Amino acid sequence: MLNSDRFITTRQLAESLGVSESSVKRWVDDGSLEAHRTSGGHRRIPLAQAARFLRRHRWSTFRPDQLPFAASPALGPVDDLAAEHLFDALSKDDPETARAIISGRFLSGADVATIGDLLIRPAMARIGELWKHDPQGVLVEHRAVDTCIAALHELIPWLDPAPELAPTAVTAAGPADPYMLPPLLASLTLRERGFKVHNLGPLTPLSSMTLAITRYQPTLLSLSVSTDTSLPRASEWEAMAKSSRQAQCEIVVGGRCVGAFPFGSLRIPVNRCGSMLELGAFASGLSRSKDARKPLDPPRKGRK
Ligand code: B12
Repeated sequence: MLNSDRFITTRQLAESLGVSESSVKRWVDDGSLEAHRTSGGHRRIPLAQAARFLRRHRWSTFRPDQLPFAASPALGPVDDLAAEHLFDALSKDDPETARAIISGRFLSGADVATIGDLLIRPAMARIGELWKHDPQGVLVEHRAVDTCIAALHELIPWLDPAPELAPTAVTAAGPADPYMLPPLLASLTLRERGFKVHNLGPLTPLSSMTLAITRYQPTLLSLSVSTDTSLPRASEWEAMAKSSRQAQCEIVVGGRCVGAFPFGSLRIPVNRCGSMLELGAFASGLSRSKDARKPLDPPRKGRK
């Protein structure tokens, strides 16, 4: 039996879009919208498929309150007001509203990079000021990180799956860097750009990053630098440099403390990007240039 929390009926989707049910049935039948059939032959649409469909078409009359989302998404643009609302929700420890703002902006068509750079980053920067005058500040900060992580995880099923021959990426933060949101945002940004991503998360030893390069043969390694105490010594990079050269893996470094990163002293080219949007653009360029290098006609055996 199909779990009713994760599937919706053609009528529910029709009502939320303000269209006829027969239109929704037609989209299912012509393959524009993926659905399953119940044993009685009724079309049931996975909520994740409905979310992808809505995002793709940016439906202006869409009424998300008609759909069984955990928190009804708050549609709208990613702008200063949205960041202000997110800050309010996080500072009041209201995870439902915070998640609705993040998922609503995503359903309205914003990409993860924009949500990271222009919504979560400014809201969290303000949260980070609270401890200076509010004894609850650190408590609020910890809850806010957890809420943003949960909201970002909710978006994962709404992203298009990576194609089978997708390039691979690894995301991480360094050995003394406890910040979870930067590598998570990087992983979703790269997923959205069609990469298969292995997120190693915060506090990752360089030796584990080296192993990940050998194991996953990534095209790109994104390293977040959010503290100036976790910066690598040149000697620690030798093994990582070797494996990244072998795997032809581009290393991209960014983050709040990237200014302190010892680019010059490492014997390996490291790319620097300033934001998730820049990381996304770099990654798209990389997969395009890799595609361009692929032979159009693979050499056949015995061909001269
Ligand atoms: C949450 C938080 C914590 C949490 C982290 C929880 C967790 N597990 O994630 C905890 C409680 C651990 C923590 C601890 C501390 N924190 Co703190 N923390 C924050 C806070 C509020 C939010 C950080 C965050 O997640 N931001 C959201 C992310 C998405 O934003 P971001 O890091 O800027 O990332 C963006 C870009 O940099 C970029 N990016 C990131 N990675 C990458 C990678 C690539 C490749 C690219 C291209 C781009 C990129 O894209 C992201 C999206 O735009 C910040 C405030 C702030 N201004 O950020 C303070 C803040 C960073 N913390 C601060 C302090 C002082 C501390 C502590 C010293 C407190 C203490 N006395 O213990 C410790 C130090 C910890 C350590 N070992 O370094 C200060 C730092 C001040 C300074 N000197 O720089 C800040 C600025 C707060 C403040 N205003 O005082 N903190």
